[in-house]
Amino acid sequence: MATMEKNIIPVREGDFNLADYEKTAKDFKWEDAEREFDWYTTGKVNIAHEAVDRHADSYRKNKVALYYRDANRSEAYTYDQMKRMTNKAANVLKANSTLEKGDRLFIFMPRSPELYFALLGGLKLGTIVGPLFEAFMEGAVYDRLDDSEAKAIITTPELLDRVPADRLPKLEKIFVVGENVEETDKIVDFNKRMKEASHHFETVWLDKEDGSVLHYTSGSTGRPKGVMHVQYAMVQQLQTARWVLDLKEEDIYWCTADPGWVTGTAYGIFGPMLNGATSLILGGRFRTEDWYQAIEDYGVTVWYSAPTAFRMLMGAGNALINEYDLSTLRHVLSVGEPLNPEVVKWGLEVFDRRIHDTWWMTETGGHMICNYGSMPIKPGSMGKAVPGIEAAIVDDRGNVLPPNSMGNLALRKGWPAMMRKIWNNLEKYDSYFIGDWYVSGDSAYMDEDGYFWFQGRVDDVIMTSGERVGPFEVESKLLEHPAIVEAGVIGKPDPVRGEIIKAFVALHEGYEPTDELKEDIRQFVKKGLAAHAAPREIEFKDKLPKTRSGKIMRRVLKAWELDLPTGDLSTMED
Ligand code: 6R9
Repeated sequence: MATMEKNIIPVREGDFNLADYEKTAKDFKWEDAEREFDWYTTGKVNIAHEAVDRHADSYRKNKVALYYRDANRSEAYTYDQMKRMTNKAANVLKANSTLEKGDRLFIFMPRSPELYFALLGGLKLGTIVGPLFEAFMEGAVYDRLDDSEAKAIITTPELLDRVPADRLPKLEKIFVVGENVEETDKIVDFNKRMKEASHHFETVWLDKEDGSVLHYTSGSTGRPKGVMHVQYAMVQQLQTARWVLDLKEEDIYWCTADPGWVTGTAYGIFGPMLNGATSLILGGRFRTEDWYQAIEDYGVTVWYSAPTAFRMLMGAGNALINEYDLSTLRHVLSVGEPLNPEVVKWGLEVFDRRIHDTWWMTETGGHMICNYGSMPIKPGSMGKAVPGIEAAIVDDRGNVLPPNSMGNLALRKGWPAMMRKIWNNLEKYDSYFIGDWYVSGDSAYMDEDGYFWFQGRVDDVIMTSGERVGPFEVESKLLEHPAIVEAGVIGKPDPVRGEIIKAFVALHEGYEPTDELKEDIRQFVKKGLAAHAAPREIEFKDKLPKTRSGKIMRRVLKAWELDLPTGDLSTMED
């Protein structure tokens, strides 16, 4: 397989405090990160206490924890105010239901300050919170609440119709965040009760291994699975937010992810708040102008987003960027899908910043393989295992493979943020492990410097005429073609070659979907990557199927191609 461009982008002076990093990372053990938490001395565990109250009761009392902005609202909450609002939310939940420690509480609403009060309030009450994307339709909501036997849900009047309460006998209460909500046996007016509630609350103390967040995620087959995280994940979230996000006291941090996705909780809430940082939350839909304006208005310094978003910004053109002052940006990161070298190049050009790729999964609960400020970046590589994490490429029997061999990306089990169970599905949980290795389902290789190179989901890897081709490398090359804005590549069964490579591409405005263009694209990949990696078939599409977190859904492309059922589409964007 042809290799990626390996133009190394060196560490930039001022990007990162290398000395600090090396001091803490040397001989690092996760237990070292425990000392900062109150529970280290009190023995009383609750992640929401550590994220909010610990700072509210310190010199950070009047520091802004959260800026919130959407088309109608623009607000700021200090750590002290967050403490009061989350206490009120915990009181509202407690007074109006039988919710208690370990019960499942779902949160199904667009981003707003209330979402964050409710989520953290639910944690203070000891419940396990399950955040859901607002885009979910009734079937997707039903599956998740039914599987986890949820006792309560928090939603908005607009989404209420999608909560099939009559089919969910365990669902006791629906808290509705709106104006003048009509209350019934089941329905509680959240805002009204918030106004009346006391801002004092006795936090429910838990065990380190008690549940915190339940994220449902879709596999390639079957129903969505409930990945359960525990309180102890905070140890990794605190430490990686410091190393990887490079958070410092004076930073303004913006994570663009919705809490319905693990990035939106682990690094949209916990990572920054456990560090007492200031976060920006932008509600509403993506608009290029709004995003750049937010960076300028709030002086964002650390920005965590995803390749799809970066590509959308790229697509909007560079001229626009000159209209905004983005000079505060200091550290930029990406997660969720392969970060194409093309995007890294763009970041250097337009922001004069390196974009740091990070690899992890819902199941891992925290960063695993990353580029941090103190290391040279190889564009196209996800980076190296973070301190405290042992990553390797293993074969299907769990044998570690030498550098530059393609295989299963695996992690030695036992890191703090690792999922502790799949709800109701022990068998599924067990299937992730081969001996001591957690096997991710991604294929990759590691080079001689310890950098990991993503190749695809294991089931996406293409075998064509005996050559293994990672769809990501082909997609990356396709994206370098001036006509292409999005690309998805699959293996299509072929009697002669086993599989052939088929590419689905969306074009930039102004390009015509002609046969000449197809041939030009084919030649482009052939010359730029390898002859056997050039797609034999190319199909033009207006846009490609993607998840809400921006992943191209190759299995949907494949299902279309082969006329098969598409399976669970609940995580698909619009
Ligand atoms: C955090 C998150 C996990 C899957 C993972 C992989 C893909 C994530 C990536 C990446 C290439 C990266 N993925 N980060 N692929 N480069 N930097 O995304 O969790 O939604 O569970 O997805 O996403 O395939 O296995 P989740």
